[in-house]
Amino acid sequence: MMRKGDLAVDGSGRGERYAFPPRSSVSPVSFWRVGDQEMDLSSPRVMGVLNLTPDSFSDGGALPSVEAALLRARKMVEEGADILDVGGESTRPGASPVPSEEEIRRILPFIRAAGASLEVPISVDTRKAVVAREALKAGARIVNDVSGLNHDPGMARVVAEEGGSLILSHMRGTPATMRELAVYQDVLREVGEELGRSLDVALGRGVGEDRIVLDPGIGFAKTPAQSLTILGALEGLRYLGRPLLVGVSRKSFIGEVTGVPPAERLPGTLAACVVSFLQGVRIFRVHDVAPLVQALAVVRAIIEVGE
Ligand code: HH2
Repeated sequence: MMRKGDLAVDGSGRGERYAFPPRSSVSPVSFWRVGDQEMDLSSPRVMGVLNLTPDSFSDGGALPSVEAALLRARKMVEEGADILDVGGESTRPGASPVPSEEEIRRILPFIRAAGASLEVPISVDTRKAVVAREALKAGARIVNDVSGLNHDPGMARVVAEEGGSLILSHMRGTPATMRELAVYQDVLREVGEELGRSLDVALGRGVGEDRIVLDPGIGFAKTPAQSLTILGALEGLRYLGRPLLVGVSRKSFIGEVTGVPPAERLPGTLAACVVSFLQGVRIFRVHDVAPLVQALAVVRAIIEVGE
């Protein structure tokens, strides 16, 4: 019989299909090493999205200059962002690759300016080692590799050498091919196994374990139904022993449920973040910082008053 706290990992709500390690072996990880700081994860952390791309799926072209990006970044920090995630290449399904020189040209001036003037760590959303190295040298502290180290074999070494922290997402293939690769017998188990392999590669190449965060990669090589299954069973990934991050903001699974376009998906984004928080996720990558900060504050207040 299921008890409170047991894992309903198949997302059906009908009970356990496979035995993950028991709750006692779930990692008690309470911080993430970023730069020379320990980011306390006893509270949830919000990562604001800054896409310096012309073609991102929900906000492409919104930040055409360094000044516009800095203004947006400052507003996000005022609203409570703990990290800013800067990207110069869209990874939406079907997106065309961007040459590394162009990616660097899009993000580096912002990273230099933001690193000098903002008090929160900058993360660089890239799959390329050469871009990661330039970004880390320019002041970024975190590399957010949505390919989970599968795109560029040099990535982990660069992160280790430059003392960066690392977000590893689950993905298969490339943005151009990932839709066809969304075929799983058992999506949560396979995502867990493949993320575990990415983690092993990172550790084997010298990235400190306390610098690594894992992300199931919502929407990356997953159908909307598979994304929903994972979001209903996130506790089943905690056995990997690292803090979890999710990026659900405005994604297509919300459109699939509600029929609304990306610009109208904030309520669905907040719902998915809250459900994830209640399952132990501690870092949330979102476009809309203030609404999530408020939602999480209310959830935490409700939990604390009941304790
Ligand atoms: N999703 C996107 C980009 N980067 N990084 C992590 N760690 N997790 C995610 O789920 C994730 C991510 C896609 O969203 P967005 O940046 O809004 O769009 P685009 O890839 O079109 O720029």
